[in-house]
Amino acid sequence: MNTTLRLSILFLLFSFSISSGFAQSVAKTDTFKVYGNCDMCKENIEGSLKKRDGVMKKNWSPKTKLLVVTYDTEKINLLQIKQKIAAVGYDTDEVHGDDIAYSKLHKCCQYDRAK
Ligand SMILES: [Cu+2]
Repeated sequence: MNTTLRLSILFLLFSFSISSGFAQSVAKTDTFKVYGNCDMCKENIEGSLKKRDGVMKKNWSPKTKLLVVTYDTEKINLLQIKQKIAAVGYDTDEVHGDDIAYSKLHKCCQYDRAK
């Protein structure tokens, strides 16, 4: 095997490992508590998380108050997700919901806040 051939094989292997690195799945699923009451809250909470921001799946249960979220870790992280929810007025286990947004929520949605 001559040097040129050997180098091109090395190069091919190298570029292949780079591209497969990019193709690697970066989806992560987390579950955490979001305070809220009803189906309208569900729409508000889930509506604050957009596909374009890297959120692939979201499901908040009014019963358990738990949000299960699947997201692209290269586009968004868990804290940023909680901040988006807080911005529309909902408390999470880690981030306090925006007070003005909370005061504008429908009366039935003004859940008992975590102190
Ligand atoms: Cu509600």
